[in-house]
Amino acid sequence: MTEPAHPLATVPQDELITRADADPLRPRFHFVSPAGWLNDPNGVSQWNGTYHLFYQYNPEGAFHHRIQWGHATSTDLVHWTDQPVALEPSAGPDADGCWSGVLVNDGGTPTLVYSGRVGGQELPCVAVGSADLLSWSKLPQNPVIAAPPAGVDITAYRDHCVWREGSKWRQLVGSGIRGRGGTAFLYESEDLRSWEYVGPLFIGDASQGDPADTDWTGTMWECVDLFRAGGGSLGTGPSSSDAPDVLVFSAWDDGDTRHPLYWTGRYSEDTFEPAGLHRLDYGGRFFYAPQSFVDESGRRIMFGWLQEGRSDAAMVEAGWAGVMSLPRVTSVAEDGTLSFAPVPEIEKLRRDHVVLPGQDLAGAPARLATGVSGTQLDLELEVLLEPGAVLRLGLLGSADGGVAGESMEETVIELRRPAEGGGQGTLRLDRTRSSLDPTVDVEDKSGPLPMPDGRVHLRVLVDRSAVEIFANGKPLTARVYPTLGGGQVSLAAEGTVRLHSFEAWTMAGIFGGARTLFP
Ligand code: DQQ
Repeated sequence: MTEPAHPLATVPQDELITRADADPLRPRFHFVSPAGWLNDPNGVSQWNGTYHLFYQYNPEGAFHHRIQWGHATSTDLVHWTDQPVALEPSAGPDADGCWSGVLVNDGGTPTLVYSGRVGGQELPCVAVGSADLLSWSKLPQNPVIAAPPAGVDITAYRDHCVWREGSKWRQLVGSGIRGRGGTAFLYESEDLRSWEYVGPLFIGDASQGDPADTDWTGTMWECVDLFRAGGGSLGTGPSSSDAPDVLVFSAWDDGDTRHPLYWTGRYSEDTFEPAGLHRLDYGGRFFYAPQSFVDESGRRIMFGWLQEGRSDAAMVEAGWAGVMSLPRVTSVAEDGTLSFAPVPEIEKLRRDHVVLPGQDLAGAPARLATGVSGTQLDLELEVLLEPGAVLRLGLLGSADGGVAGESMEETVIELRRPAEGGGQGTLRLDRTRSSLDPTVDVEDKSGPLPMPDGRVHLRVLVDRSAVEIFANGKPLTARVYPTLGGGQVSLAAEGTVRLHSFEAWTMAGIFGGARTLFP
């Protein structure tokens, strides 16, 4: 039986790829789906040397509906090859969608644990894969957990974190308890098929803080991801480095995808004792539903979904929506929080190296043209801000100049050190002039930035509408939609900023040949 076309499927399927490829705002060195809709990373893993990236996919058009698992593979975390869709809805518990989940190695058998959706409810399902991870069979006994825990009034129930502990499997399912807060329910199993409910691992408190706050924990936790930071396995006692356990979740509230957060603390037996709550990415919803894995070289690598900041109608018209972040190496900073950097493999895309001489930006003209320009760039700066100083790095500036030589469109990264000095400043992304399109999201994004003695290592990856910023390991990710197509990079300072180094590269694209919706 063929599904009736969705009302938003207004762009003919055979036009989606052409439209998507023609969009100047579509990233060229980030992973994007061939066309149509992409959201969460799923089943991120390395299997016999090959990296696997599954993702929430709707090839019918750029809207979230009847979600399948798209699949791409890579040998270098940079270039990706489209593979056949791994999971698609079929009659039964996932008739309305194969929602987010993970991949585990069950004694050599690749196994997916995901949320099957039917009739507005999600329940845990399992599929086993062929040795090459290209074909998947759903278990006939799906769903493997028949219902959420009895007697608990939940807000929602989906997404999975599954790990091996001793001779058993353990699983978390993201959820929320009405009137209390987000939670993750803990289960245990011998065989991934039959699960025993243990209890809530830990329950958040949605009454804490203002729901408008960037660290409000929400009424439901999506995409929970529990791991021991800095290496070591969960549940085997503190690692030698005493690195924290980390519970990552995406705070959700009544259909609203808010932002990714994480608790540091200690997972022991059946509970998680929190020590601190932290924002995972200062871009909030623009780095949503992250999922991580440990690769064969021992690195913890995280992917996230860069949501769109344009209207639903604009997405549908564009023929594509959603960007996968660059893979990020996740480590533990000296203060016990997480620190992020793009995997070094990305550097192989660097071309056309430009170096600016080290200089003091004190008394520099209000703006300093760098001579660097491009819409696909990798920028790396080492700077020192004296107390009270501000550095502004302008990106994607239009060339045609406006008042006082300023670009009419420009996206500005701001580093600020307070007048009293100290080691704590602010990282901000000012998108107020990023686009002449009045319909796109230009909300301010910012967060605290540790800057010992005013020193900041700033790395910026610009890929058309995707911007990923890493300042002293703190990430800020967002989307921008310039209309004038400029790529000017400028520098401006207030107070004294010492520019120790400034390097820039243009970045090559990763997709060569034609892609198809169903490889
Ligand atoms: N997206 C998925 C859910 C998850 C949400 C559905 C997070 O499984 O909770 O596509 O973006």
